[in-house]
Amino acid sequence: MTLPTLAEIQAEAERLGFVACGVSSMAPNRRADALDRWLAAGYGGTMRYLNRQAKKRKAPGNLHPEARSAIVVLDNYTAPPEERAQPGDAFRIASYARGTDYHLVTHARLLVLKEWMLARGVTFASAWIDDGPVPERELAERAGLGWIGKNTMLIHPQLGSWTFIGTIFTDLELPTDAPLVTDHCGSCTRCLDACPTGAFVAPRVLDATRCLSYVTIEYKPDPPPELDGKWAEWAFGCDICNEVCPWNVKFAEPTTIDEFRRRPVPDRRDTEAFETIDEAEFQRLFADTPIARPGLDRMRRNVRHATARHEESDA
Ligand code: B12
Ligand code: SF4
Ligand code: SF4
Repeated sequence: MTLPTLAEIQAEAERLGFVACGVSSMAPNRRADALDRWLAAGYGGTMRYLNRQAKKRKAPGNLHPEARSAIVVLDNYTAPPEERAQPGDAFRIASYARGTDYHLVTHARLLVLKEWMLARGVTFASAWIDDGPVPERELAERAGLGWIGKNTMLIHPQLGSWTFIGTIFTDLELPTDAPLVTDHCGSCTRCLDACPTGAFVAPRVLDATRCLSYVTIEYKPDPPPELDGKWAEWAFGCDICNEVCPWNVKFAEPTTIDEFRRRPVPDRRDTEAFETIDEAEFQRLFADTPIARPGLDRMRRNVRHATARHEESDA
């Protein structure tokens, strides 16, 4: 059996709806020191799994010693204008969470790509998306799919940064792409200036403990009081440092993946949207969405914080 070529893999990835596909080598992470410094500074907060995974993140070869290449794909979730925040919204949900969870949607199509490769004689293929010790942005940059912007996002020069990153490690020897080395951020600082909580310690260094995405999704205790009044209506995740980026404003095109389309629930105009449902209803409505991760109690908490400014200014 003739093994698939890179061009054939890229054609299959495109057929499956991925908007970009490149190949990274298995060389150690060029930014291992930056990861160590970030963890030592405590910027990962309670996400202790990042410390446990550090060894593999720093050297992806440790994850799959049999792998020779990492195929990296981008999945576009850009919202069309009618699916973005609307006048009258009381709280906001990050764009990536407006439909079905990408851990299901993107992963399912990654598995199809993996099975397609195995059916063509590839002997090892392992698919990952945000569910393991994979330095995804680093690998995507090395695969020529973009540069890491000052907001720490992987930004594709023709697609912007509203993308998920998926990886298939394989024992196929594939020609690796040249990393995108140009820093297209130039003198721009829009993301750093727009962050409502001042979470960027420096360009490309995010103190996650100050990031609304972390506080609303990952952080279980009571939110830090120093962030009071800075939630900027975000009840789940935060999109500000992506929304202001000129590469998204100019180039991002709405997704063609139906599962990412915005659902009518929760009603973002209704500050009681999570107060009036019970756990069973929450599961029925959100079990297959990213909102399931914090759960009902924390979504109630988040909406209270996100809307607190409204209530204060209404008083
Ligand atoms: C932990 C995590 C978070 C944390 C911490 C984010 C962060 N910036 O570190 C929190 C909860 C805050 C978060 C938020 C979000 N996340 Co998140 N997250 C992750 C996760 C699981 C690990 C990231 C990580 O290791 N962070 C630690 C830092 C140190 O590592 P890093 O971000 O990879 O940074 C590398 C480079 O920045 C580089 N670097 C460091 N310094 C320097 C200096 C220079 C000069 C250069 C060039 C590079 C460089 O070295 C680092 C180590 O390799 C990844 C999935 C994964 N497995 O990688 C998703 C991931 C990064 N998240 C993603 C998304 C979509 C988001 C949100 C947009 C969701 C939202 N709307 O709320 C926000 C964006 C906030 C932001 N600006 O980052 C996507 C990003 C896709 C993309 N196109 O970039 C990922 C890749 C998941 C996926 N598979 O699609 N996230
Ligand atoms: S996601 Fe929001 S809070 Fe987090 S760094 Fe970006 S702008 Fe700041
Ligand atoms: S907003 Fe400007 S500085 Fe920030 S990531 Fe985009 S181009 Fe880079």
